[in-house]
Amino acid sequence: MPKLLHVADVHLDSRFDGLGLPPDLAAIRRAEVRQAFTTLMGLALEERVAAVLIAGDLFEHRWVTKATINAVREALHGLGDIPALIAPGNHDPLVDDSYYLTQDWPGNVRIFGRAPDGRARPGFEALELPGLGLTVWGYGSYRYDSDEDVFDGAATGPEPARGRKVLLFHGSDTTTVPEGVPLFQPVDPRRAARGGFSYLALGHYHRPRAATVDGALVVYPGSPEALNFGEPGEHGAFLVTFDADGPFRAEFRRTGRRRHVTAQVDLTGVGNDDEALARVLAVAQPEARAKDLFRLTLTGRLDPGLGLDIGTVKVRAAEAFRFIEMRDETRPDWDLEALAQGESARALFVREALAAIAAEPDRRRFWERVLTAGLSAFEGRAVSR
Ligand SMILES: [Mn+2]
Repeated sequence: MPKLLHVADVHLDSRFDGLGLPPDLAAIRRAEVRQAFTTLMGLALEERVAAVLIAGDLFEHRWVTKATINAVREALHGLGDIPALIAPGNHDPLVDDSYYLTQDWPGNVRIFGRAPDGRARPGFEALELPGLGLTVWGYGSYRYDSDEDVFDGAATGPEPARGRKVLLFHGSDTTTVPEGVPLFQPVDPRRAARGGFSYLALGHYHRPRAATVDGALVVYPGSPEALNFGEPGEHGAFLVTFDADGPFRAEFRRTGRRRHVTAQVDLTGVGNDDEALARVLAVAQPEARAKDLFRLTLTGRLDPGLGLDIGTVKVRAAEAFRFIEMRDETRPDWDLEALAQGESARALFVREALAAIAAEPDRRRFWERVLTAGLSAFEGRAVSR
């Protein structure tokens, strides 16, 4: 049965901004992203796919190096006579100095939106894959931002001579927009299905997803390597099989090496920092701690009389994880109602602090630290930071 390999959102040479990765780890992650792409091209050869579809954001135009582009061209050249069809996205749009336009690409590569004269020419193009009964309608983005409904024309445009229609496109499925993902070139899969498309090879959403909408297979492969904590779980690409009449079927293939894990750790009831550390370590097995990236929030109520230093817990945990980010949201387990009773200086202080929290709920964390520091001082104890 013929197969296609559907890849998207590789984001080669991403800076991994906003993650707070140390530069050495960011460099390692960039190398792993390059490796993921090479692995996928190897998979295409192994599986003898009929074509490779790359649905945008192959690289980050703002950061990508010539060396990386050369490696990509070589990997695509290595596909031999397997066609590689590329629909540029919003991170690798067809701007004037795009490598898609300024470089020569191997003969098996088709970049949608690049005219034969090497310039960008916006608009859908239909490419028939001979012998497969498929016509791929592709579109190359040429802007970093666009909420333009560019798809409409293809859904209603002239029919290809024969075969089934595949849409290769970088844009937002308007029926399932993930939180925090900017809307880009919206496409309604139901309208695409009505327009005769039986497989929507999309890119833009970074978590893998394959669904059937009104009889059409709608696939986002996601990023082959997770790029941030908004991309938990497994990452890879899809092999899509089809025959003359049957439906398109998507099979996920994992390439992601490191997962991004977000978790909460409740420290309620711990008696010392060894116990707190044990709870943090219990989040994952040692192999996962040495490899994956973790973002933990420490929660729960701590006995303020313990003098437990969360800073020490953080430092010790950092030794046990390749990358860990920890946010302390634990709260001291003071009996504030009792402490606020009476006319002592301490009771007055507690009432003032509680009033401040009520007046400034946004600054609760600050006022709770004030409370802890003040109450510790009333008890003559050192205050941990
Ligand atoms: Mn992307």
